[in-house]
Amino acid sequence: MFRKVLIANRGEIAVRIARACRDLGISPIAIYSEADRGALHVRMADEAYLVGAPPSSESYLVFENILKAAQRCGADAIHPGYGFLSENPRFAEACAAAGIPMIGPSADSIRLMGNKTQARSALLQQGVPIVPGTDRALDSPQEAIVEARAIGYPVMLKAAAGGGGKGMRLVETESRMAASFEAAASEALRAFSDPALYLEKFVARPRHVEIQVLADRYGNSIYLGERECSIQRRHQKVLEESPSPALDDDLRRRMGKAALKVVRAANYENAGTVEFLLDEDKNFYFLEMNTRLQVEHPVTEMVTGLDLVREQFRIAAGERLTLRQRDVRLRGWALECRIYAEDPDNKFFPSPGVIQRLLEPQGPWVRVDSGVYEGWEVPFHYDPLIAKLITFGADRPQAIERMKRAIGEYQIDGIKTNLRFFDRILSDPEFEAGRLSTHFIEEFMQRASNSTDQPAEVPDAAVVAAALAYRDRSSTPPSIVRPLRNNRWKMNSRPVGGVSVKKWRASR
Ligand code: MV4
Repeated sequence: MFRKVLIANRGEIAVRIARACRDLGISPIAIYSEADRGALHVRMADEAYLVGAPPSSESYLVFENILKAAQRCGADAIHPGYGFLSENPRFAEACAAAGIPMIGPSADSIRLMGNKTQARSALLQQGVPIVPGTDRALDSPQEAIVEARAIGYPVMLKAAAGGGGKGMRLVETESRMAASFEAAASEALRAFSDPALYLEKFVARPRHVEIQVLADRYGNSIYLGERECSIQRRHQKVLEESPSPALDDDLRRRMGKAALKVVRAANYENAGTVEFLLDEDKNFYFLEMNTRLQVEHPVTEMVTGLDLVREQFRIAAGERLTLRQRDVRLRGWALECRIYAEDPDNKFFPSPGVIQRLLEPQGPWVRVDSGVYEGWEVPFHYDPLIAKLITFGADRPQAIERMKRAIGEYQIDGIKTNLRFFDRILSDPEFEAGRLSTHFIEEFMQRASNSTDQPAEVPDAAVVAAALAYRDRSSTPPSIVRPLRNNRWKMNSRPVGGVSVKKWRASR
């Protein structure tokens, strides 16, 4: 096993990886930018190296600085986490050339899956179901029109070098093709330095269901069930769960086997995720493969009992998979809420700042993967994900109940977060029924704005007056006027600990 691993990331995932290192007796080494000197992931490491200025293009993305840190500390591997350099084949090659392997698949596997048209044609040959479309780049809008006639409208134009929704256009009629083609190509050029586009048949109201896989270098591979990730906002996942309410054992087995065909086609090693679109008739189609550890990996850990980061280290160290497919047992239900430092009342704009107060939920079957602590300033330079809240239950209703409890306990003051937003999702009848699609958030917001309900919170005048007085007398933000839960206005005057505002003032 490795002795020392450099974690080329920050925030909650760097903390998560450091924990797996401790469990395996590996010394975790951090890197940090000037904005992250006091970050939690730095505190949790045995050593930490400054790699540059706050913008990630000047720190967390600079090969040379990261490799220099790895060499200086004598690391024998680099874990890239997710985002940043995790799916950069040139970084994987640079690590290998420096003799410090990047934990993950080979540069060739990353490159194949990063090119959507190449991946599609490789998988078509293996018999993996892919969305009907073209398996090479289109040369012109005219060619797109010819191909789209064969596929049938509506179609989607997608960037060959893309993923995650950039450079993607829905084209409903032939008259729109030329304009959409130019727009998508220029967006792709800007985002990926490659304007190449291809076409797919449009799948209406799909679910996003992804299969977690593990593969060792000896050709053994297993799938670890699925994650339902349909609840997204602007291609950013918000809430994930495992299993998916849409799957049964038969569909799970068929999707799992398709995912393992992808593994073989890519000669894939380490942990990976095969994304599928699942249509309303339960047909599934390969979408893309993520060649990294994913944000939402904990829900799979909860239902399988595995530590995926530990498995990543073992595979990278040349060990064999110890589980066979028949040893994989899925048990219970897990949910994950992504806690973002953003303001749901102001178009979900990022809300960086100092965390004035933090109380994380605890108790039975609750897991918090957090990258922050009370008193720390969330920098504005990075992704606003500050923590993930995961709950487990014997079944879906129990996991939901525990999530409601945990959300109710969570206190984050000083910055805006999307915490309260989850209360409403978790009580939504469509969510409760498991009727999900990639349009869920959009339709949910529509339902909320149509509803004739009273405003959720109308504090009375005395509470407002007390809050204003309180604010003027202390550095504590007027967070106490926010109910602990919606519609629990009687909690308003009670700060944590149950001390009333009046008593608190009297004791000063
Ligand atoms: C699609 C699709 C419908 N039909 N492809 C969005 C992100 C990118 N990874 C693929 N995406 C989609 N591709 C076809 N042929 C609908 C989406 C899509 C989507 C997919 C997964 C999760 C959320 C989504 C939100 C909007 C659109």
